Amino acid sequence: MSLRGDGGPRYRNLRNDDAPYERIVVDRLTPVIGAEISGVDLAGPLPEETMEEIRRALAENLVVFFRDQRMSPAQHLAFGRRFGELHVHPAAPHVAGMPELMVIRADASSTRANGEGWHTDVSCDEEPPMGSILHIRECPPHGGDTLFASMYAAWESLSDRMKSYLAGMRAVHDGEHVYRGLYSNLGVADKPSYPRAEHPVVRVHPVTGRKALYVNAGFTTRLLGVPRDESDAVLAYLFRHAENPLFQCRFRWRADSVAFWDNRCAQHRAMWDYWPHVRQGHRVTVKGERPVG
Ligand SMILES: O=C(O)CCC(=O)C(=O)O
Ligand SMILES: [Fe+2]
Repeated sequence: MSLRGDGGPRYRNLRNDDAPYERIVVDRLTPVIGAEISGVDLAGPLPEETMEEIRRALAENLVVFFRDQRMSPAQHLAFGRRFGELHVHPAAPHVAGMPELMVIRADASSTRANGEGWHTDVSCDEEPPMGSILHIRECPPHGGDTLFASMYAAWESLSDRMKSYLAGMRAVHDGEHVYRGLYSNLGVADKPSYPRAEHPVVRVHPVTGRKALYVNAGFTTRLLGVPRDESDAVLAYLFRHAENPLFQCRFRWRADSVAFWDNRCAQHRAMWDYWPHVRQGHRVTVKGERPVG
């Protein structure tokens, strides 16, 4: 994209969802994506009215953040279950005896950190998770932010010609090259195979009805129905387009912050800029549905 342009804004955010909240306070990070929710204790028994407002805030903002949440693993799992059945990760380590509680940790001896490239979680599943709830318990002194990007904005700001080219197209999302050997240094044995699925390139969000670009650099390997060289070139363009900072927010963690993102319409990317410091927490992941174009 050129720095100089006179065609008006590259992305026009046309949403209109400023109705008040009664139970929670919602403070947006940007007009496009991200909001901090306050006035709620996720460890406590939350009334259905509050849950409805959290669901609405997630639908409107794609990712929501909470501060100062002293949740136990059991309370974290219970909060996740209010949104649906929980997902068990096909490869990543979990807390002993709690397969639905994924461990997120990087320290001085780590050879990698989770989520260091743009992706949506486990999009190689036939039914990829709808959302992920990350509770960071220990933070480095600085750094370790997570970036989130709206795939509604990414879709909406494509040209009409590109939208009609992609309409109805499907793509392969593969877990094999992502997960094989990934956790071997943590003593996790490889599975005989990892998930692989075909999904529409643009999907309709089941709650909001909005269209979202649904390819990501982590898992999407191939556009179907076009030659390999064309697929590589178009995917490279879409991955670069999806990284436009216009579609993003960036969250600065503190100990006991929680982020809850919707994998159906947002991508994310974690920064490992804090080595050799420790950053660690737990993730609970909520099952989703088969993507529909
Ligand atoms: O550590 C983070 O901030 C996010 C890592 C990640 O990609 C994930 O938990 O899905
Ligand atoms: Fe992730």
